Amino acid sequence: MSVSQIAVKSRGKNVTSRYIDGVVEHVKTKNPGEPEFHQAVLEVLTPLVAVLERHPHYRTEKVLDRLVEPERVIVFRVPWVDDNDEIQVNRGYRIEMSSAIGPFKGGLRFHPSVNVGLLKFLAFEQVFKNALTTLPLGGGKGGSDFDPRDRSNGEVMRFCQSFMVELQRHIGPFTDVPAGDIGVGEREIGYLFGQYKRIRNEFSGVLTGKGLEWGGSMIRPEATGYGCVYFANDMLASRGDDLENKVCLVSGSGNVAQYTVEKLLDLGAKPVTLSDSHGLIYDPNGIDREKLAWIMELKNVRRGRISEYADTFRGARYTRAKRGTDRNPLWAIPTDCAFPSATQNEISEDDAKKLLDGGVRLICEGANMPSEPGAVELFTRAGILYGPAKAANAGGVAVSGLEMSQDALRLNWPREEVDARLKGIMHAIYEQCSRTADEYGAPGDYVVGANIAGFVKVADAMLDQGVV
Ligand code: NDP
Ligand code: 2IT
Repeated sequence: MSVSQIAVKSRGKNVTSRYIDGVVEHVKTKNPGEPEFHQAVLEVLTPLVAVLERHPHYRTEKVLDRLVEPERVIVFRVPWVDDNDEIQVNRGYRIEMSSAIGPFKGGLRFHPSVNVGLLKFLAFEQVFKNALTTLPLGGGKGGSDFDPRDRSNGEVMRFCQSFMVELQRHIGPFTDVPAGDIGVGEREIGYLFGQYKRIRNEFSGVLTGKGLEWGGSMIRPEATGYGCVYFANDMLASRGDDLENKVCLVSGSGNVAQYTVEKLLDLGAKPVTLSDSHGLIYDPNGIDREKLAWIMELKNVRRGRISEYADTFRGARYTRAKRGTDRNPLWAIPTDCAFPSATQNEISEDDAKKLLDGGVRLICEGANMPSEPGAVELFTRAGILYGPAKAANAGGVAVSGLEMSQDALRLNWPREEVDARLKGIMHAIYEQCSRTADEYGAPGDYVVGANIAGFVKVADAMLDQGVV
């Protein structure tokens, strides 16, 4: 869009809204074909009107223009040899978005859908999420279009080693500290860490999500799911409610989904669904601890499909994933609470309508940007409790920050201590979101609260450090 087109579109708006519109349009022009990045920028910047009006120096100092431009984008070739002696070539990335408040920090995603725009969205979100954790963490994200599913351990190891041959030039415990995300769990972190250590001859906290015996932290595997449920509990408490006996829909069946279910059970709720990219299971009797242990073995050891659940447990139903508007039938099941924990844009506007029709009272996002903009608008308008990803799923990166602290101190805190710190951090995030929403005249709107609170911390650090 040209400058004059932007001017026409913005006619009648005040200078702040015109500035934000201009930045958004500039991002679209400069980053064509990256719809998820455009969506994330729009979602973060839109609620900032109020704070920019109150503090115009953020506009005059062009803070938004600087924030939407990554500090560095690294793209590289990842060649490796598969089990059939065939040469494979993937593409690797690391987006170093902002180091305003600490070293770049964020996960690595291995999934065929990975591209530079998807990772820019995740890195952009990560900047504000990490600011909310109260810890000194900048924001970044990386990964590859490599698909670890259906690959042997040997293939995954050779891929990870080749990926790290290049990535190691750009990361370090004081520079950029990657972790896991979709397709990157403890196995992949192990292979990546081993190769980094070999090349650099250095045993350091360069990655988080490490194994407990070699520098990892207690509670890091559990942290995102547990933290998300702690956040949900804080939201419910604001209305004098709790999770006891609440029916809960959970999507996905990976790291975040599994530990969301575990903490829901601890707090007396009744999780009834899980899914993977092939379909969903609905168990009206509830997924109990025994069933969860079976799922963990299925997904983390045997690496099988969730459909097997319905063949194993009586009363459970399996539905294959569909395409089109009805692509995720999971959200049509009547429920009290929903914990989307699979991937971005998994809740469409249509799904949101079904959730509301089914009586949902709380949405708490374990996945990053799981709700499309139309869905977010419906949740907000309905006045239900809605915990946006950058607040609700910050427990994972928060415990990554605690892992960095333990690595630096060369000691391990016990499980109870890390869990107590996680709970404290999630409560602090909840308080920041709630207080900031009040301050800006939007009580109970955690989208406004999370975006403004995260932004202010990063923006002030940028202003303190000059034009860099
Ligand atoms: P995992 O790889 O452990 O699990 C991902 C799950 O989501 C799998 O069940 C997978 O199914 C499903 N899934 C992935 N992509 C799709 C898709 N395009 N359509 C349908 N289902 C899909 O990843 P995590 O649990 O770690 O991550 C889940 C979400 O949580 C992501 O959005 C991630 O960014 C976010 N997150 C993760 C954190 C962490 O610490 N791990 C921290 C904060 C957020 P299948 O196996 O069939 O592909
Ligand atoms: O999206 C996320 O916050 C993560 N994948 C975790 C990042 C981290 O550095 O622990």
